Amino acid sequence: MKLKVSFASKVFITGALIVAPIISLAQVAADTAGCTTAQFVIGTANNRITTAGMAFTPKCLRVKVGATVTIDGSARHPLASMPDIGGVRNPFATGSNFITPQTRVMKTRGTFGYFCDAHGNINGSGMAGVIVVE
Ligand SMILES: [Cu+2]
Repeated sequence: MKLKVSFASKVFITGALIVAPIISLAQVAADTAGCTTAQFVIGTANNRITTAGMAFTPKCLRVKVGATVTIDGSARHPLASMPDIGGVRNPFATGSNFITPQTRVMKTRGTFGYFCDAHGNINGSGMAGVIVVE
């Protein structure tokens, strides 16, 4: 006897396989601003994260150790950092709520979250972003 699996079931099963890891990733990734693997932009040696409307662009950035990153903090979008992860110091942590663009050399591997103090949250919702240094 041949087992028949309907098209709808196949779509449901495939969808569940794709969606479930994304949901679990979002749940454990408060510090990563909800960035999924596919959303990450691969950076260069020098990177600039700008504010466009109520969002940082690119929101999800992946760079190599030694890359330079500038985030456009401003009076309209005060830049604040998320807590350190795994004891690795967030390069944007010192004196948070920057109202001028901040440039850092990313010297250590890690995941470094940041957010706009006016339109985002420390938990990564709203106007927030993350830099993964690898
Ligand atoms: Cu803002």
